[in-house]
Amino acid sequence: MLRRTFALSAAALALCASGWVQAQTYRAEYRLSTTLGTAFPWGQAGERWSELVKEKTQGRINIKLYSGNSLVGGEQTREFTAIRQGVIDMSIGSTINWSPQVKELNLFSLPFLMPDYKAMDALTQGEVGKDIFAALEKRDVVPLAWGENGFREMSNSKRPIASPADMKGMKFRVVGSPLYNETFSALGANPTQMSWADAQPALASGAVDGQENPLSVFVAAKLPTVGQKYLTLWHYVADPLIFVVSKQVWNSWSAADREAVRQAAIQAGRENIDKARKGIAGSDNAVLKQIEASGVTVTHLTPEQRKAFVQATRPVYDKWSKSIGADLVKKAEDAIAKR
Ligand code: X2X
Repeated sequence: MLRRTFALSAAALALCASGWVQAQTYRAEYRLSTTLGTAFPWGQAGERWSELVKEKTQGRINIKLYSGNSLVGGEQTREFTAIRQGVIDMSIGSTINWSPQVKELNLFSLPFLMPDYKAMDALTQGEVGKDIFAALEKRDVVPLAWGENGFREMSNSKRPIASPADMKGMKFRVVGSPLYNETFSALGANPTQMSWADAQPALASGAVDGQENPLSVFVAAKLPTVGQKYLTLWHYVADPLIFVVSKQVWNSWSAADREAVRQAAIQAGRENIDKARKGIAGSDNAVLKQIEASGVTVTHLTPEQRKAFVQATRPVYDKWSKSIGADLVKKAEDAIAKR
C-alpha cells in the first residue's frame, strides 16, 4: 500500500516536471488590446511584443492582437476596466485612455508640463515613472515597460492657429479625459469628446473642425485627406504608452515565463519609442517635411506666442494638479527642472 502511494506521488511529480500541469493552466491564446493598428508605431509595438513573447517562451504564450480597441467596441476609455474584468489579458495603452480610472495618469496631460523629449524621459525613466507603476499595481495590473504615442500637435480644417483667439468657437475632437475638455474650453474652443474610431468620420464630414494627435498618427491616419490642412506645433502634452498584463493572467504564468514577457515588453517598448520619434525628434524632421510637402500649413509658435497658450490653460493645470496629487506633480516638475 505504502509502496503504491509512493509510486503514485512519484508519477504526479514526474507529470509536473514534464509540464503537463502547466499546460493545463496556460490558455491557448491571450488577448492583447491596443488603440491603433499596425499602420502605426503603436500597433507595430503590439505585433513586436507578441513575436518576442512567442520566441522567448518557446511558444508557451501565444498572443493575439486586437487593435482598434475591438474588445471594447472601440471605446478606448473602457479598456482599463475591461482588463480588470478579465475581458482583456494584456494591453499597450495610452496614459490618456486609462486616466479616467487611474487619476495619476492625467499627469502627462497637464498642459505644457513637458517641454521636450528629455522632460518626458525624465518622468517615465525616473522616480515619477516608478510611482505611476505603483499606482497601476494597486489596480490589478502588472506594468512592465514604457512605450510612446508622442507629443500631441493640433490640426484643423479652417485656419492657421497661432493664438488662443484663433481657436475661438472652433470644434475640436478631444480624447476621453475631462481634462482635455477643460483645456480646450479654457482656450476658447468648442471641444467634444469622442473615441478615435468616431473621430475620423467626424473629421471627414466636417462635424468637427480639428483634433490633436502625434505627428506619426497625423501622417499614418492620412489626416490631410480629411481636410486637416493647418497644423500647429505647440507640444502641449504627450502620451506615453504602458505595457501591462492583468494580474490574474500574470499569476498563472511560471516565474521564467513572466520574466520572458517582461523582457519582451522592455525590448518592444524601446523599439517603439525609437519608431515613434523617427522623423520627428531632434534634428530629424523628415515627417514634418513630408507633412509640408502634402500641402499642410505648419505653424511654429514663437516663445511669446506659446506663452499665451500656457497662460490661458494655467487654471486647468492648477485645478488638475490637485486631483492628480500635489506631491506627484511637484516631483515631476522637479525632475523636469533637473533634466
Ligand atoms: O484617440 C486618440 O487620439 C489616440 C489614438 O491618440 C489615443 O488613443 C490617445
